[in-house]
Amino acid sequence: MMSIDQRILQGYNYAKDVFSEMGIDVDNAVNDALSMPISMHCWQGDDFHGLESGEKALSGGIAVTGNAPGCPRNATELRDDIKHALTLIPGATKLNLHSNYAEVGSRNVDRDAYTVSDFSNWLEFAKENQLGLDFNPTFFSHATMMDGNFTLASTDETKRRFWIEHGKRCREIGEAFGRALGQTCVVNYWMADGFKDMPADTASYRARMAESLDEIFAVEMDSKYMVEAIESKLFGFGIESYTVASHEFSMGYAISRDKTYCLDCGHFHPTESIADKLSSVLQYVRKVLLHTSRGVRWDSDHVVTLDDELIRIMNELVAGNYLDRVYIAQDYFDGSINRIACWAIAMRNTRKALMMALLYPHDKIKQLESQGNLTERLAMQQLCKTLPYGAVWDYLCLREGKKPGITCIDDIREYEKRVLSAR
Ligand code: RNT
Ligand code: ZN
Repeated sequence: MMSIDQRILQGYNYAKDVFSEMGIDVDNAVNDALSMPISMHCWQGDDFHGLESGEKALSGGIAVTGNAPGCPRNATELRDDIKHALTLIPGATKLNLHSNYAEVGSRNVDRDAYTVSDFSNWLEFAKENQLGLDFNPTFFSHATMMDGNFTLASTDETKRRFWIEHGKRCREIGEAFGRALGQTCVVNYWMADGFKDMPADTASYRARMAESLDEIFAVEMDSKYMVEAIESKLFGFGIESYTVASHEFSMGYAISRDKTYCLDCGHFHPTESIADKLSSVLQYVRKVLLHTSRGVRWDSDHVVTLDDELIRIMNELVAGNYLDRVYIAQDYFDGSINRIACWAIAMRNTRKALMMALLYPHDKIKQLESQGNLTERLAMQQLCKTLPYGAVWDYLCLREGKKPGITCIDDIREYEKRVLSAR
């Protein structure tokens, strides 16, 4: 009987023959698939409770459901879980933090006054685990929002000023992360400002939002260490009728201010495809931030699966030669199943889809298309669905010392028994 490792190597050699017949260099594809950073979000780990003291209820346009056992109760447990997830995830990884994961201890500091020192444990953790950091201001789940979903577009000047200060602090923190780690930190601005019911005035909120953002971004910072992204959204919980930072608003803002535009897979009408937007948006903005997520009927933030949309997104990035113009980050929160498995499954799927795109004979199929040979284009596209990607993936995992195939679930089960169920 062959060992699993031998079997994987045998499969890899077979796959190499198949792909090289199509003109694909498999070793290069594996290297490229591993070196592209994918940013893993901390908030999948604890149902977005965060580490601030006081009210932990999630509010302001998003929600988590589920009550799987072992939800971390503090920063140490959350970091333990992240660390365990990382043992199952191959390739360059960043960690994406939200500002409500600040550890301020007993000090009375609010979000308008956070500094990088409130994240020093995270910074240490990132260094120890060779992770880059990304960052997000938290324009939701806060006492100022109890009487309506408004932050940067608020008509209440005191409130608006509070949130502007928060936005400024987050850039400063992001830049400090970037400098400390020698890696660009992407700071993503998503504001849930909007109305549940039909607005009378759509214009002044948007004008105030743009003004607030301009003020936040007024101080020049080094883009080597920090870049800002603006995330659009169609609607959210309690803001069904009107979202200030809609697609047109956010894309327009990003183009006119030379910012990164963030496309979240769940933030459009279910018949729209993010994949189809990439080559349009990238005509006009320098960089795109992707929030890989999965909407089921609506922006439900389900765990990323290896579905047609994900594969198409990665194909677009590779076919368009856009990998150096995109930041890939994860964004889902499922508390109904093992939270570490969510990370492992989704992070692996995202990198697997990228690997598949790097193994795809784009040039060949583009050539058929340009020759008007649409019959063979379709035949090739269909053939490519069942090429031996799995064999290459298992090899990639083996090379990285990460459990291949379904065996990573054994690990998660063991951790659940030993650590999670004891909480
Ligand atoms: C919400 C947005 C946003 C958040 C994170 C937590 O719909 O997708 O990206 O999920 O900031
Ligand atoms: Zn998002």
